[in-house]
Amino acid sequence: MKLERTLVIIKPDAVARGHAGRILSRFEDKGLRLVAMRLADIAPDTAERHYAEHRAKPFFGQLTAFITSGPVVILALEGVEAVAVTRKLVGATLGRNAEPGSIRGDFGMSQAFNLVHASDSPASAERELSLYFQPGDYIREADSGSYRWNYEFADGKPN
Ligand code: FUP
Repeated sequence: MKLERTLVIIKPDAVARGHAGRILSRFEDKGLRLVAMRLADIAPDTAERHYAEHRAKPFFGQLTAFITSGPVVILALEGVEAVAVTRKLVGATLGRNAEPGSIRGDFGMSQAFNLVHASDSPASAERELSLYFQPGDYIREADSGSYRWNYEFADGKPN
């Protein structure tokens, strides 16, 4: 197993509703490690690059308008299979269908105002992280001791 990094954005609805801290806690509670974080407004051109795969969809304009409508919290999270683990914690896209216990299942009803973005694959994570973070934005590489009680280590590798 190897450590992976993923991008999470706590969206303007969640920040405006005062849920940023509790949402951040969900990831920390699970054992994902915060390796970069910023409170920011997303620039329109960054939003368009971020959501480039949806450019042709009818909701593209609303999607980019929403994500740029107010401050967001941008996170880089690290862990074994961090991309998949994070997606599971976030839950289904449509809040009212999302499983109770997931972030979207517990905090929202909407499709568009769905509180959190999380990268959907390791390749997307790499691309999206580079939109928001430079190498110098990340914390120094931690020694594996910081994960001592999150994983069992065999041959120095987390599992
Ligand atoms: P997810 O990966 O769960 O964030 O969702 P998608 O990649 O399918 O969609 C990207 C964003 O577009 C989601 F946050 C929700 C939004 N969306 C709409 O606003 N309307 C739609 O019809 C579909 C998606």
